[in-house]
Amino acid sequence: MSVTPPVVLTIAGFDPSSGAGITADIKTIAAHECYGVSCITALTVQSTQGVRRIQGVDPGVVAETLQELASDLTVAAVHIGMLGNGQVGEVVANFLGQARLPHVVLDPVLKSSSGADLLDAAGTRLLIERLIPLAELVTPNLDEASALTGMPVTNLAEMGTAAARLHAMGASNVVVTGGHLEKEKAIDLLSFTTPRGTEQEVFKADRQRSNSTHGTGCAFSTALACHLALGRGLPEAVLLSKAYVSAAIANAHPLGQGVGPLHNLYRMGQQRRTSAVVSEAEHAHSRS
Ligand code: PXL
Repeated sequence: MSVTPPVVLTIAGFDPSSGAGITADIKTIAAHECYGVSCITALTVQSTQGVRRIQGVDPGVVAETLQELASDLTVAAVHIGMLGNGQVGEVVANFLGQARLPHVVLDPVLKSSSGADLLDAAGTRLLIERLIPLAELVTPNLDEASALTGMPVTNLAEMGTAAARLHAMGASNVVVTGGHLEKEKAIDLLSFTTPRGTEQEVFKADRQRSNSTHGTGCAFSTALACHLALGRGLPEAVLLSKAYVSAAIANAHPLGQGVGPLHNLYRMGQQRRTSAVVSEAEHAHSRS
């Protein structure tokens, strides 16, 4: 019999088009050969064409769901995505503070790519005051890094400064994702704590011209949680998660009339990988 997979818990919103949110996260977790369990924080009405409506889940249901899962399963890593509002955020913070689960990856989701608010003002305060200090890794994009730190984040130097501010705000490790920063390259900056102090490492991948990018942030942060669950270190987890997202974009099918989903399960149609065989799209990725 094969080895029992690590359990990865995703706490996130529901996107019925499965580009982002819980259902996409479960696909990403399966693609990394982990076992996904989930807690829905909010329902959204949306398609590839944008978010129309948000309905938060009863915070009591969120609290009970998290307790139920944590009392039954050994969770190897946690991914936090859309929280919706401050009440749900508070329940999640209380749970994490008490359960002390390993490898908490916090994607500080504030807005959808179409511009809809996915977290209210109380939720944003809670993110800053309670969740950032509880997480092992925080993964803001440029806009989120700017909103959380109150400074402009429009180039690599500012990404570094924003990461330093996030450390000062209690974040142990930070990846600022700069997918939109340069025309040709998708640049991410990892700022991590080592026994020697804080180190920063820049990751670059060729930027793809694609309309299938809905859920990129969810896929990246969930893949990171999986790699940490599998025992990998942060720089390797970032490298592999970036390669996974690039390949999931490269292998996406045109779906819907708006911004289409990634192909989170692209590996399913491919030959089983061995450590020596890396798919071409993943190979195209370079580290600097
Ligand atoms: O990509 C951010 C995001 C996260 N979670 C849910 C979403 C979105 C964007 O639309 O719907 C549920």
